[in-house]
This record gives sequence, C-alpha cells and structure tokens, in this order.
Amino acid sequence: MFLDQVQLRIAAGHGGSGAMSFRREKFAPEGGPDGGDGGKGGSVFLRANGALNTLNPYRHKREFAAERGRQGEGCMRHGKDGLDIVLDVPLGTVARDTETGEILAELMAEGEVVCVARGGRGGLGNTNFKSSTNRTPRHHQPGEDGEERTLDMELKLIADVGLLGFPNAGKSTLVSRLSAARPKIAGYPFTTLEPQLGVVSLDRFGGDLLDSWVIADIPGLIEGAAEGAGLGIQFLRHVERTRMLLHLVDLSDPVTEPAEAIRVIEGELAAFSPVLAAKPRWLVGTKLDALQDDERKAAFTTLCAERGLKPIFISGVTGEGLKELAFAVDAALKAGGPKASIQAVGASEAEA
Ligand SMILES: Nc1nc2c(ncn2[C@@H]2O[C@H](COP(=O)(O)OP(=O)(O)OP(=O)(O)O)[C@@H](O)[C@H]2O)c(=O)[nH]1
Ligand SMILES: [Mg+2]
Repeated sequence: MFLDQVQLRIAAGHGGSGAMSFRREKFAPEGGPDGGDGGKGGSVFLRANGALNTLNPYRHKREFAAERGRQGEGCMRHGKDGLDIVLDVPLGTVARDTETGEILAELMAEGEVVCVARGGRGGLGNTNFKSSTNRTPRHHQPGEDGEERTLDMELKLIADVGLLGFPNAGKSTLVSRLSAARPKIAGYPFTTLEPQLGVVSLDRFGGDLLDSWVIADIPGLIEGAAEGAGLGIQFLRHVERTRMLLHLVDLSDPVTEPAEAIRVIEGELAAFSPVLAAKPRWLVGTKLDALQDDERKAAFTTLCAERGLKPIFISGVTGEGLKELAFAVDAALKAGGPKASIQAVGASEAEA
C-alpha cells in the first residue's frame, strides 16, 4: 500500500524548572544562592531522508513526545536537556499544523531538517536573581512549556521518470503493471486526462524493498500538441522535472509506423521545450504480444540504433520485459545521481 497522508500528534518536552538553593557552609548558614537553571525540553524535528518513498513508517505509531528537561540543582548544577526526536520523512513531505493550516515544513532537499515543535526553555535558578539589595533571592522560574500540535503530513511525489507516447500507446497499462497505481485503461485515445504517479518498487520483481522510483503517466500526445492540439501538452510541464523519459511506441499498431510515432513526438518535444528534448529518453516498443508484422520490430530496432539506444520491448499483457525495464531504469537513475524525487523542487510544481 502506498500511503501519502498521515496525521501525527507531536509534543516537545517542557523545560525543567530552575532550582532554588543556597550554599551551605559550616559557619555561613545563608551562603548565597546556588540554584542552577533547568534543562531545555527536547524538540521534535522532521528530517528529509532520500531512502524513504512513503509515509508508511508512520502507519502505526503516530504519537511522539520528546523528553522534558530536568530540574536545575544546587551547587549551580544545570538540569540536563531533554533529548530531541528526529522523524525521518521522504522528500516532498509537507507538514501543516492541523488547527491553523499553517505550513510548518516543506522538505525538499536531502538531509534538510526542520523543527516542528520547540522544546520549552529551562527556568532560571535563583542564582540569577542575586543583586546588591537581594542577597538571598528565593525567586526561581518554572520551565517553559514545550509546543504541542497535530501535524497533517502529506507526501507530494516528484516523478523520476515521465512517460511519453501517442494516445493508446499503453502508457497507463505500463504504470498499472509496474506500480500499485490504477490509472484508467481503455482502447480509445485520451483515456488518461490527468497525470498520475505510481511508485515502482523493485520488490515487486524480486528486488530490494528500498529500491524504488516514481513514474508519471500523462495523457497521450498528438501532432500539433505543442500548439495546443489534444490534451497532453499542458501536462508536459509535469514531466519537465523528471530525470528521464520513456517514450512508448505501439508496435502492434497496423496504421502508424514506428518511425512516424517517434518523429511526431520528438518534434513536439523540440517545439515545446529544449529541456525536455535534451532529457535522456529511452524508446520502448509496446504490445509485443500483439505484434502483427515483424518488420515493425526490425524498423524499431534500427530507429533505436540510430539514436544510440538499445531497443526495449515490453508487453503489458504477458508481462514480458517489465522486470528488465524496472531494473534498468533503477540502475540508470542510481548511476545518474540522486533521484528526482529527492531533488529540490517546489511543492506546487510537484502537485500533479
Ligand atoms: N495486446 C496488448 N494490448 C495492450 C498492451 N498495453 C496496452 N494495451 C491496450 O491498449 C489500449 C490502450 O492502453 P492504455 O494503457 O490505456 O494506453 P495509454 O497510452 O495510457 O492511452 P491514453 O491514456 O489514451 O493516452 C488498451 O485497450 C489496453 O488494454 C499490451 O502490451 N498488449
Ligand atoms: Mg492512459
């Protein structure tokens, strides 16, 4: 299951109170104040951790309270500070105060740490209140309360991989076979009307549970899309931030030649954005199970070779090639540095 929202109850520690104490010496019953300050209460922090892709770690434990600060003691001894709590969350996590709706943290960069509940300050011991007119101050402060609040945590995923292709190329089918996402699939063009994300976890294919990447399904593109034809182009913005693209070509299509399917999409990419056109893009031949004409496959292989690419063939129906594709993409993303889902990207852009 892929959890992208969770509510947490968090409490920082109260500060310890300052001590009221006087030095005791044999012949000086009132030896002067020596009450130490109280310790600071522990705070609660969120930390962005690129190894996480979900908020699943918080599925069961949802309440966290940091330690309180200890009381100050005599002999000017400062109370011990309470321990902080650091909660690891995936990149793209947005934390809001449930009551006020205020955004307290948007964690977008690896290792970023934000305090979401501050521990109370320790109270001052009576030593601090000594003056020329008051040599035996009895005043000492209580510790401050730690902050407590309910957090609405939401994960805004950023896709590592964007899908491209004509309508009906099999994009949504691929997403549904690689991830737990269930986009609508149908045998007519423009089935997908909005981008949708799926988390591809390699454990589905016998790999490690922690190895995963995020794929974005978008509506199909058609000729003239860059000028507004069809639906897809307005969504290309969403794949602009991805690390790489998978360009799906339906090899079973009796009408459109692979060369045409590739030419049109490449043209639209170039017309829409140089950023997208320059992005690493792999050609993926789809619907291998329904292939009618072996020449299509050979032509596709040649088109890949012309671009210095290894041809990739898959079938969403038989599952052929899916495991290899999932692992190859994962390896490519790892080789290319941090995944897009752990790059600094504004939350609003990652929204859809
Ligand atoms: N035989 C066969 N059919 C497939 C395969 N993949 C997808 N299809 C069929 O092709 C049609 C379109 O699939 P979708 O996954 O909806 O295609 P899409 O690219 O998301 O289409 P749009 O959202 O309209 O752009 C559906 O009828 C699928 O069942 C495949 O590998 N083999
Ligand atoms: Mg679709």
